[in-house]
Amino acid sequence: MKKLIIATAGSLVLIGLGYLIYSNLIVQSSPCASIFNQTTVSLEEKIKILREKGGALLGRDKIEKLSDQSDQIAADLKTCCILFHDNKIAFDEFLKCQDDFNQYERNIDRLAHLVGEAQVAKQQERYDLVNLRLSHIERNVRDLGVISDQFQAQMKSLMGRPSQEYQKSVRIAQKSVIAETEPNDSYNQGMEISSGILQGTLSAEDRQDYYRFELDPGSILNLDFTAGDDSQNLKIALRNFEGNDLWNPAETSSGAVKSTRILLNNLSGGIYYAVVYSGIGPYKLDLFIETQNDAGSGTDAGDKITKALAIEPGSSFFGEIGRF
Ligand SMILES: [Ca+2]
Ligand SMILES: [Ca+2]
Repeated sequence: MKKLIIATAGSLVLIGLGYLIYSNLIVQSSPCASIFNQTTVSLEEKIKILREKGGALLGRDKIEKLSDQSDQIAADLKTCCILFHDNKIAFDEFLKCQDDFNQYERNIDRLAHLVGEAQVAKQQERYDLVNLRLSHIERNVRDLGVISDQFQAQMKSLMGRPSQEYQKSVRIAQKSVIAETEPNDSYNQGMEISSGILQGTLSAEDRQDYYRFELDPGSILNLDFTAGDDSQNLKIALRNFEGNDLWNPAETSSGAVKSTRILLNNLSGGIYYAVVYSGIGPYKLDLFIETQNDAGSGTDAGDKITKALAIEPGSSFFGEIGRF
């Protein structure tokens, strides 16, 4: 399926390039290599025309710089394609790469057109017009530089962050199973927890279990609460430091799961509580904290929970709240 999407998207690029007749078989066998070969050939062709038509106008240095730049952007597009093919970036991100590439190509075409116009004006000895065209050419070359820089910065950020697959493996690696520690019957007694699976129980004598954890600004909290098979009417709530409910689903029946995902903005963060406060029987709390600002590390989430309690007075603990 993914190959087909790349092939289809690749075909669109190729249509943009004017390569309407193209072997579908080749595209499907190695889509990224095919896109790379075709975009490289197409850009080289355009640079060659520029060199022949506008070498004198643009100067050799500028032509060589453009040549290097277009090699780079074709290579970046191939990398983007491979990242998508390997499930490391989303389809939207792959499309964005293609849009940027197409924009670059259109600007190269425009540059060739402007160079041609400048040559004509020169032959006609209309020097005012030559100067006007040259200023347009200058601007166009600058635009190409900007597009190329943006593309490279985008690639850098796509390659720098942990891939979806990598995040999954981190998630699995962090799943240690621990048991609750009593007493944990109030905010003050709240058991400190971090990413992982926790097992606890409410009974006739033990009516409440409090858990405490710390979230960094910009992090994402994923919480799954699973009621044991012989549990009854268990209730869980997620509360902020001030004790306000951020999430409070209906009673969880035996064997059922309640899930939430909370995205904190860059100003939120601090101490939060998961509280199991009603019902009876065993349960499982599966907490996974993603550090979305920690691109590249991905493994920091668990460790940071154990850091000393550090809250600035007056800071807000509200975040954007979202559910699956
Ligand atoms: Ca308990
Ligand atoms: Ca308890």
